[in-house]
Order: sequence, then structure tokens, then C-alpha cells
Amino acid sequence: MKPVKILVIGALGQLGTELTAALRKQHGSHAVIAADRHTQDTVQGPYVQLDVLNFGALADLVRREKVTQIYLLAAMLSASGEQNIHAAWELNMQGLIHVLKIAAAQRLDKVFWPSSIAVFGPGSPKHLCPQDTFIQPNTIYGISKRSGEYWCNYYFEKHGVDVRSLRYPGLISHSTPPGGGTTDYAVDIFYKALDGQTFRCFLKEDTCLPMMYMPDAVRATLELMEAPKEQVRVRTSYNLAAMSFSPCDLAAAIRERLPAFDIQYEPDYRQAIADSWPASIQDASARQDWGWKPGYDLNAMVTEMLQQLQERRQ
Ligand code: AKB
Repeated sequence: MKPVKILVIGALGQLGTELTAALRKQHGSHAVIAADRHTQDTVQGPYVQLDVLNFGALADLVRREKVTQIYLLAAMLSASGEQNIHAAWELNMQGLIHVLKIAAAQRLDKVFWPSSIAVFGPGSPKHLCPQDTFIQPNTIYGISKRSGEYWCNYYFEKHGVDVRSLRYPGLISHSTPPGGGTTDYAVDIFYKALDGQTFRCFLKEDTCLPMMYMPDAVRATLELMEAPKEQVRVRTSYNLAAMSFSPCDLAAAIRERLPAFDIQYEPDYRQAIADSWPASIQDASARQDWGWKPGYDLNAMVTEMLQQLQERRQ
């Protein structure tokens, strides 16, 4: 058996930072190459500056380093994507196609690629949205994620690439800020609350969206990637759920711990994006196929977020 060698593309992003650390804990630092398009000097361990759109550089790196698994996390999220539709399409689709081509040609063991609840559109069920349902996204990000799911399934069926994927809800982390997403308010709110400032929320108070605390997202990813191949029955992407809340629910949970916290609602163009997504997700396939079970609800997440951010400030 070949030794495991993992390449994480987009390793400096919100999910990439934490997933790289978790993979290094699991496989050893030397077995995980972090890659991103920026130069950096903060990440410990092997790091390569790489643009996933440069096919030749990516193919050479994979061959040279004898990479066996790729986690492709580089993407433009929903809100930024709506403002840069062609660049978002290029990065989100071409990046994936490059990785799938290389995975097939160089016979990689596994590929991970994140999809999103953004694959669902205004016609999808609003509550407990099922795995297989009417899916017609109306953002470029959502269209790229839905198309990417089909590309993954195609490469699995036609080329035998063991590509696995999750439809992440909005991710909330205390370690790395997100960028360009519609669910990002649920991270920014904590910084304003701890600074004692009014938080100006770009969504309406009752806009309920599916969310997940980062430790759950990292664990779900590792569990899916560790699952025996035959148990991974969904080869487009798995629905994944943990909690659903609106800005007003989150504000109330923060106010229970910081009574002076103040929030104002000033919805902008991101409201239409949020309105097109389901309020909650049904993840029965993930639970049945590889035993998914979330660990954090709204209260547990808020307690830990405030605690971690406060500790970092001391
Ligand atoms: C976004 O808001 O664009 C992302 C997502 C739900 O995929 N967090």
C-alpha cells in the first residue's frame, strides 16, 4: 500500500485551516501538504504556493510529491460569487475539473470536494429539505456547486475516482474568519458582541438558515473520508445538518450571556440569496450510510464561541 500523502488546496481558508490541522493530527505533519494561492509564514509544516487554475503546476506537484488524496477547498462563496460571476464559475468549476482529471490520470486513492446547501433553490422544500428533491439553484455559487456534484458523480461512475462530498451548511468558527458567504453574519456577530458594539445584520431577523459549528464540520469530513468505500452511496454530495437558527435566535442566545448586546437589521442583496435557501436540512442518508451525528446545537456553539474568543483576547 502507498503511504498516505494528502494535498489540501485552499488550506488558508476558513475550512482549510482547521481541516489541515486535523489531518496533520491524524496522519502526521509530513503527510499533509497545505497549498493556497498566497504566500504565508504562519502555517507550520509543508506548504506550497499554488493556483488550482494552473493545471500543469498542480499535476506536477501531485506527481512529484506522490500525493494519494486531494481535499479541494478553494472556492468563491455565494455573496462574492454573485458579484464576480465569471471568476466564481472559473474557480469553482475549473478548479474541480482539474482535480478530477488529475485524480483519474494519476490514480489517486480519494478526493474530497465540498458542496453546499446553496445547491437548493427557491423551489426546494423550505423545511427539512431532503437529499433528493427539486433542485434549481439561482446563484452562480449554487449552480457551480450543483454542477460540481454531477461532475463528481460522473468521474466516480466513468473513471472510478473515489470522490466524496458534503453539502455544508453555514460554518461557524472561532479560529479563522470566513469570507464572502451569506451565512458569514453568524461569525461576525460574535466579534461585535465582544467589542460591545452594535451589530448591523445584513439579513432580516427571522431568516432561518442551516448552520454548523466548525468542529462538527471537520469531524463529518474526516468520518466521511474514513468510511469504507461501499458505504458511501451518495456520489453527488451528502446533505449534512446540525442546527438551524435566524439572526434573532442567535442574538437572543448571545444576549443571554452578554445582556448589553445590541443588533440592528439592515438587509442588503444577501437577503435574496438567503431567501432562496432552505431553513433546515434533512440528513438521513449521511446518518444511515456512515453514521453521521452532530455534536453541537445553538447553545453549545454560542457558549464555546464566546469562551474561545474571550480567551484569545486575554
Ligand atoms: C455561503 O454562505 O456562501 C456559504 C455556504 C452556505 O456555502 N457559507
